[in-house]
Amino acid sequence: MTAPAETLARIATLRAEILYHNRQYYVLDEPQIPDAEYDRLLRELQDLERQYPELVTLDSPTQRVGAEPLAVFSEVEHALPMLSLDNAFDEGELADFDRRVRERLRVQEVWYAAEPKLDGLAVSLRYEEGVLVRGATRGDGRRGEDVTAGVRTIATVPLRLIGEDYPPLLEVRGEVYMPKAGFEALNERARSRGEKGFANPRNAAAGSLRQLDPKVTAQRPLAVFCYGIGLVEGELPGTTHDAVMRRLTDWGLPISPELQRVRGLEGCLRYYHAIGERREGFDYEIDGVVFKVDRLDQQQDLGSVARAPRWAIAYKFPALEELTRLLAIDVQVGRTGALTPVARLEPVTVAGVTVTNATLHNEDEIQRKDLRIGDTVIVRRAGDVIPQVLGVVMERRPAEAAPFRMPRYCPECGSEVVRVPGEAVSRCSAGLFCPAQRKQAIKHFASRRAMDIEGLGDKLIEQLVDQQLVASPADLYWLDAATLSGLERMGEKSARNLIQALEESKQATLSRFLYALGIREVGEATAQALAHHFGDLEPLRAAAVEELQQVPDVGPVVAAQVVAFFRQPHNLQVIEHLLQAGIHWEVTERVGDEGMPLAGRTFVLTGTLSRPRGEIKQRLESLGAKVTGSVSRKTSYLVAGADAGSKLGDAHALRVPVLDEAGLNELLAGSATD
Ligand code: 9MJ
Repeated sequence: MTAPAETLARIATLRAEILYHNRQYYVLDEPQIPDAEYDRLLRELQDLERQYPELVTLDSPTQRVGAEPLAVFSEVEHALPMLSLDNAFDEGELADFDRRVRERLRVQEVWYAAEPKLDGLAVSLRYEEGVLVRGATRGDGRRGEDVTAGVRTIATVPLRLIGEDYPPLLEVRGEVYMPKAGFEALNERARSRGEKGFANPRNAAAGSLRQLDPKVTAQRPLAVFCYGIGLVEGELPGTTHDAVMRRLTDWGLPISPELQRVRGLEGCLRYYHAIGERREGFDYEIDGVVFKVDRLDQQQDLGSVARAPRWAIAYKFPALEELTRLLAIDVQVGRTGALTPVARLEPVTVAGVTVTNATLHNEDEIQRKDLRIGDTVIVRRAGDVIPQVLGVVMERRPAEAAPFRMPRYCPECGSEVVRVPGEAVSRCSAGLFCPAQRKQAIKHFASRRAMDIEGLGDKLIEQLVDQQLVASPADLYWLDAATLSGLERMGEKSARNLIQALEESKQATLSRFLYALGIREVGEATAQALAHHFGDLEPLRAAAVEELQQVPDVGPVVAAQVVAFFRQPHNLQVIEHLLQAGIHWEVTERVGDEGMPLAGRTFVLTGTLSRPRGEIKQRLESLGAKVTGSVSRKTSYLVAGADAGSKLGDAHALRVPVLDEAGLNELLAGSATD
């Protein structure tokens, strides 16, 4: 099917528009249209190309993804070798470089082109008649791997050069890298799937580009900065490195925005320190700066030795990774009770800072990395983030290296540690009691949707806990106005108001109270469901996992947390104190529970019965009833055997229904569930 002229025109327009917006977005960082509109253009082009496959060209913007996976990478011979760089590690070495350059050139002073040194993967991009035909890795400098399908997926790599005056053959060299944010996100996803992730952005970039399946590469946030040219047919696009680089941008090729000409050694040093200051602010990782003799004729005169040009040098920053020994693994308890293992390290200087601790995230992470106490580990410090342990140097593992186990009891308060199946985090189950969690627990308790204690703000809670006036939510109810008004920013009036607010909060509902306790996984909705189902605190406290799971929306995770919470004596004690303080709610009937027909009913047994009282009590409780010792208004039935005494009188006085044993049996028969 031949395409009508208007379709051909539309395809051309779409490609031009998409290319334009690609450049605006990726190269110039100035998007002109919303993403949705861009996607619409791309989809329209894709549809047309599907209709007319013969019109698909290698440089169509639709061709970034979609290539089939490769079995192996084929080898590519570089027309001009891809050189690497000599390194300088201090000012002296940089000064030596500058001196050698000047002596060879017999000049007093040299201008250099300076730019940050990206830590990624070097590639060569070959453009024929402006169309990207091949991408290759450096390999050994002479032969690399053909990664054309992969580089085509990189958004900032133009598939076709823009403008007209590019050379008919142009090989561009550059560094493929992964921006820090993309790297973090990629690793976060890997970790959530239980995978190890990449040790650093460099490995991530290399691992992503060297993927046989370009669809995988396409999903990785890769980018590229061009830093040089290889083989060029036709005229060189400039007489200095700086000018050539600027020409590349005219054709749509991205270069470092930090590229700058600097004068002599002094200019180099200034640049080095300025970039060093800003190192952590770049959204990509750099490991130094590169200085290149700017004039191309001078580069020519200087030539190359072995694998590196004489006209360029990389002045490296202090390394971000060092080796040290893992002395111990301690466990810290966070504000939400999460237990975080922390590596105690033999002090080591990483990029100018002494590192003695590093976070290890969680138990699984330690297992994945197979860290053992006594190991020699690779430590990395980048930016403001807490230092990380990247991995172990296995060859240096001592025989006595000991594996780590998460403690079974909280190191802060000794309560049970719970790790919910399917979750990576272990937590202290104490909640209200654990000092590490105390302030957080009290803030939650007082919050508007919980007990709603007006005037009890975060700052005040912090003061109360710090001054040891309050250790649990229950202690709040024993505060007096005199103590309160002695606190910072508390006048007499606000103290009185707070006492009043505390008083008012005692009139609670069961669901608010449950929510306020801060049981893990029990949010407002779950608290309401539990309150509705159980009607009162006591049956909930006594409920087993199986019963809890009968409550709508309560699954094994929530049920396990509820049971663990009520198993902690500290929690029960705090609850007891809260109730003593006068917190109360209206008890409702237990519902939604076919197995408990007598739920919410209270029985009192008296007189001589034909069976032992204990047996009857057990039977009643198995049906959900409560059995108490004395008759009150709340008693549902008095069961009276022979010779019943004063309780019978009480029942009559309070109009509590009285059952004899036959009546009881009838009731039990009607309620029988077995
Ligand atoms: C990097 N990695 O950023 C060179 N590089 O030049 C820069 N690498 C290089 N230049 C010649 N900016 C060989 C390697």
